[in-house]
Amino acid sequence: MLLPPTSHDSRSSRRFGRQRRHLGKLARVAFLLGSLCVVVSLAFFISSRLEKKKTAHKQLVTSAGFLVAAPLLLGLGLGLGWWKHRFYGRGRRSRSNTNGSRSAADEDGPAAGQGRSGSTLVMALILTAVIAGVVLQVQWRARRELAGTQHALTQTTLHQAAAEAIRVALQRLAADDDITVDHERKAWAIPQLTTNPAGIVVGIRITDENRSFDWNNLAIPPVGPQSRSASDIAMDLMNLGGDYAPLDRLAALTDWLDEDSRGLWETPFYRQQIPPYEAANRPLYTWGELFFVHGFSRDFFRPRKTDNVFAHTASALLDSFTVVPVARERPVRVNINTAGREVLLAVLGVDQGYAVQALLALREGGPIRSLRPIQRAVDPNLQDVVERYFDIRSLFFRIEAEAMADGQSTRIRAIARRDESSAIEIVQWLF
Ligand SMILES: [Ca+2]
Repeated sequence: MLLPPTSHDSRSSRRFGRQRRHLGKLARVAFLLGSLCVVVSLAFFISSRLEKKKTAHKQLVTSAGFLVAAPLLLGLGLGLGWWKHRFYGRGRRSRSNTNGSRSAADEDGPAAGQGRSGSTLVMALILTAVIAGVVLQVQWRARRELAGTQHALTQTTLHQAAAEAIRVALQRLAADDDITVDHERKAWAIPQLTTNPAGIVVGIRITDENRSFDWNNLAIPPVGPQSRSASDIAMDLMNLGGDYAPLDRLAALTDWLDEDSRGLWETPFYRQQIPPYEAANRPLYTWGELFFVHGFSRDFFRPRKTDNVFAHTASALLDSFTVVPVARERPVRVNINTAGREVLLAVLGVDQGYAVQALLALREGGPIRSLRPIQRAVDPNLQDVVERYFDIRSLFFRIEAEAMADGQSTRIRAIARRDESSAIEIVQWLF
């Protein structure tokens, strides 16, 4: 016999319904947040694959964080759904049966339908995320390729601007109206910074290579009993630069440069290195080649911060020496108008300090136009050294051009030779 529903049953039924709806809402929110976590995690993962290494790690960590949160939230949603279906669904079904207003099949039907629609929603969101991720990746890859193309285009433009600047620098050198004397007060010696019509900033600098002593002079044997050899000069210059034990280094470099294969540091020595290589037996082409020679390395020339006076730094040698990449029968001379005190002192010998001091004092008054003042100042036995190693003009110049635009830059360097007739040729390009 069925009894009519009371007011108490009606309130209880409404409360039951509210709790059931809230549970359902919570389950849907958890599902939604879990699905969003999948989407965000996927987006960060794709982004990490496209970014630079520094930022990629952070994005991978963020992606992993969302990936951990996703199953937790999805699990919570499933749990709440199960809770709702297990207790509230059955409770209502039993009440409904009691009240006789609805059948069990009526309640199971919508509950199962909502479960299926929830799963479909999750699948749809994940699918959307995958599609969005793929679209995003394609778009970012296209942007990256475009950026790469623009970068290459800018680099080409900068390269052309820098090469043009080198050409202008060569003209400036050729336009020198007095090539019998070179000094650092000449127009070509002043660095220039210009902006071309395309908005590219170009810096250019010409440096006299004859201000330094050429490592390649070591390949030339001494010519007489009283002459200072290139090796003597290099040894003094290395001492002055802070290298107090240069003997092995200099012997190894001489072996590297001379044509013969007689010596401790020839090809048999370098074949024992890992990887093995051979002695060049010719002039150095670049500074970089020097680091293959026994005793030389980048660390050797790197400035060191220490209070220990014996832990010398040879970084000053970078200014005192140069590499002129040409074969020669006589030394590449040092220009007394541009050379530093150490170079002048090393060429003449460290006991000729007074002569170098006189030369520097004379130079302050203007460029020295003859070797005679220094010939008068030095020991008579060193006359041949003055003639052999000193000059008042320069033959070799290092030209550096740097073009800058859009946050990018390109640098080109060249070594040029200018002869007595003002004819200029590039002897080496350095990119
Ligand atoms: Ca050799």
